[in-house]
Amino acid sequence: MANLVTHHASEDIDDIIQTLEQDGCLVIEGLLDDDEVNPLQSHMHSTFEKIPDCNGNVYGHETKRIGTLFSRHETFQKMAVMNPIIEIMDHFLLQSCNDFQVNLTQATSKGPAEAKRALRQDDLIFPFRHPEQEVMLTCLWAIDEFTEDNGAMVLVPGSHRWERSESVAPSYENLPAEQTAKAVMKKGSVLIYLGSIYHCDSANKSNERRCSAMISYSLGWLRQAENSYLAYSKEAVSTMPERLRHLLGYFAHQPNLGSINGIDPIDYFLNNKSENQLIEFIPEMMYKSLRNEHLN
Ligand SMILES: O=C(O)CCC(=O)C(=O)O
Repeated sequence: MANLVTHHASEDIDDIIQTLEQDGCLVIEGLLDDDEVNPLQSHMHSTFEKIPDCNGNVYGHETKRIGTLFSRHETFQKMAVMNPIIEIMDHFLLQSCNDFQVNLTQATSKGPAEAKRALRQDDLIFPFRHPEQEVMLTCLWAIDEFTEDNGAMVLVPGSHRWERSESVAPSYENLPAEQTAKAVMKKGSVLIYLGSIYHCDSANKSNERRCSAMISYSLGWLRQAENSYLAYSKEAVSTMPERLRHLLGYFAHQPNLGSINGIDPIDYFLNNKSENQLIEFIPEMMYKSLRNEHLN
């Protein structure tokens, strides 16, 4: 099996980023301590008791899923904004946008007998020819321990450096075992992988359900997988920390994406501002190309 590097949260951010550049995936442990993860674990297990299994080859047939995590437990709010997560997103996503956002929040409870699933790249949810830069990254938090047997994710470290192919994805069965790694990790750890990394779910061969929480991030000018403007009420958004509101997408991305009457969306939504003098905020670089077009 390939090596999936595990860093501790206390390690230097440059070393963590270097591993992600090299391998495209890693585990960070020590981000949540037992006092934080244990209440979250019991809350999610009881939440899932009322949720039906999904039905689909991608979602699974013995797996339960729920979204809107930031209104389900306050620890999810903390997880979304903590370092080194944000520093990692800064590094990978700010290469291609001015602001990034949360793409999806989804907790999963994988039941015994859930089958393994096909190898895939998460960033294919965005249907365009993919650039060299990453457009999304996923954080998969272990709410329960991920073991060899309970359906831990399988990744192909380094596959983000493979040439992108328009044809079908490689099949897991055809990959040599030494190219794949299983994300075995303690509860409270997080697996982080780039959107271009090939990965798949292994089968849950244990007798117990296993819970995880996914928080993924994407470029600020892309459509979000979870519609966060509808997911949370005005009251819920008003009590959220400013950084989290921003991550939900309450910002105008340069030059003017997502603005309303020239107003920042959070002022429109929470502060009852509805009209404004439209102040241009097109970046200097764009002015130059517009001017050049005019002169030619
Ligand atoms: O293994 C997990 O807990 C979640 C992974 C998953 O379901 C997914 O990638 O969609």
